[in-house]
Amino acid sequence: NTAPTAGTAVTVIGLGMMGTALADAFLGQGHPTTVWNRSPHKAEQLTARGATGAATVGEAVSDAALVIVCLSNDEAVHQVLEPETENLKGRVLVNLTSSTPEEARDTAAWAARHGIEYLDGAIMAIPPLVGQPQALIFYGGSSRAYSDHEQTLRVLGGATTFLGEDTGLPSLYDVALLGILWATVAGNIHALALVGSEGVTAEAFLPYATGWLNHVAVPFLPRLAEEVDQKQYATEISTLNVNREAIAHLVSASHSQGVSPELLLPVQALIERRVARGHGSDSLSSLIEELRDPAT
Ligand code: FVH
Repeated sequence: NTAPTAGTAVTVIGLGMMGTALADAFLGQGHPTTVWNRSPHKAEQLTARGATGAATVGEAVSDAALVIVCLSNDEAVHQVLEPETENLKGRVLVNLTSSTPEEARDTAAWAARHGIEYLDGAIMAIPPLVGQPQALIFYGGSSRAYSDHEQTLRVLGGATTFLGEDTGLPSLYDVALLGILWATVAGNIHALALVGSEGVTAEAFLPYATGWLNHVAVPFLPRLAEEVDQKQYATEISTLNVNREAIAHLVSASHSQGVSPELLLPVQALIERRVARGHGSDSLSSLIEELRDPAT
């Protein structure tokens, strides 16, 4: 039930690395694309490819069915769009700027006050992946706007996903997934420092690192999800007591290999706290209770 996209005119506000990739994807699929950027020179490459360069934000949004904004942060979005509420009235605004859930909900309320149909989005891809089938983009907000423009939005990423009318959810999923990214990178960097202390190259270790994630960490996630959702932390596999010993061993091995254990210490502290509170027989998943209730 999505509207045909061939003629959907889009405007992209913000031509940083990501905004340029977004505009480029629309142009590549034949959408009439208008662009605006605070520093006008960033529009040159796109206008050479057929985009219409606008001199002002008002001009950029005046003919668009769909206005995409992708700037550095929430503050910039409001600086740029606040003066344009009259021009944006009745249009669909899609905000792909990274924000917090609270900022996204505040922007949605601001849009509603001004009669602007609003979708908040979170791009889980780097610029070169924009437009590719695997590019994941979360959306939340007006379901009518999403169903009207789903096909056009799919130009930006094949794995486009609508999370419902709550505009805070895309940002929430975004930051949650980024946490996984950084924790994974941190674990890998620590591992590379350890094996590197004996001259093992990152390349030589790579198959074991990826194999470990695919065959151990990833299959563990469904079990973790079940335990967390049911708040049932009994385990027949690996208790916090066992993991307490294991991480102490890893920290000690790091010291003796001349590698800083600093990336692991917060996890070790969390395990120690949970065990000290009498939960040593629980599964690792029970650490979530320490995060949910950090003050007690
Ligand atoms: N690049 C990436 O890998 C990530 C992937 C996931 C999501 N993000 C988010 O996308 C937003 C934009 O990121 P970006 O990579 O395009 O960032 P920059 O290349 O630094 O471009 C920033 C643009 O914002 C404009 N801008 C900043 N402040 C203002 C302002 N006060 N008024 C008007 N425009 C402003 C800036 O303009 P200029 O400096 O070129 O004049 C750029 O167009 C971001 O939320 C990421 O988290 C990207």
